[in-house]
Amino acid sequence: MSATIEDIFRQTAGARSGGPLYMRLRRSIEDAVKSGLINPGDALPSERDIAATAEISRVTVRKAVQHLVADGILIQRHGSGTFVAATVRRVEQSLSSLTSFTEDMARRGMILSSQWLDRGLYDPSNEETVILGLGAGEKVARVARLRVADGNPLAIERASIAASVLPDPNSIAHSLYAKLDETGNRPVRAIQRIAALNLGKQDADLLEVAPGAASLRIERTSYLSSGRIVEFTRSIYRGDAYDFVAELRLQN
Ligand code: 16G
Repeated sequence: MSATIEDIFRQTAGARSGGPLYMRLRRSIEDAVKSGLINPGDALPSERDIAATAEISRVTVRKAVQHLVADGILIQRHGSGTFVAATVRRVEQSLSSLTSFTEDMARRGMILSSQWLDRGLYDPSNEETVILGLGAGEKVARVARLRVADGNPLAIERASIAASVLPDPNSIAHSLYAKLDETGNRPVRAIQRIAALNLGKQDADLLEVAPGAASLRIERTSYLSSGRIVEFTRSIYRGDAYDFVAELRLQN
């Protein structure tokens, strides 16, 4: 009969050598993940159950789990427990065409879903007023989503659009660009700025990675053919999921 995760916990406690107990438990859990005994998405038994099976204190279990979360091997979801982190398929994203997230995922045959973080009309910040060239008293539509592909959260996107262009942000079904297209306001050109960012706890929790994990902060400013800025979006993309690819040519 093959070993179970409980057997692994028992053996961890039984072994009398190999460094501090929490380190041994950490190694055992890591080995159980690597060998496929527990798989991405599987729930880890509760801290209490692990402590009872391994006959060690809950403090020791907590310490081992905290290290594995920091390593990105486990993730903790508030209220539902600790899970083996999902390994995401890296995707290559071209930097030469102006596509939407929905189109990019559809092209790869990935199943897309979005979790709304915010959408509504607001009084604009000074930055939004200047960038979007808003008139006096004009509101801004804010659209913030967690973008999920094949069940894995890949990016957090926070878009600002003039209310005169997007008067009802609640009318977006799936795609912002499809909505803008309906009124002839789909952007035709964009400037994108990409920088490195270590994730804070809140964004890391949303993206289901460890706090401090590497990510890409992307700002997209998109233009209509008239030259007017139609969209200003700040996004945070998971660093372990994306390769941005640009083609370079010799200038002559
Ligand atoms: C892309 C854009 C984002 C745009 C979104 C529209 C980047 C970094 N960002 O994700 O600026 O708002 O597509 O996607 O590429 P949608 O039409 O699926 O809502």
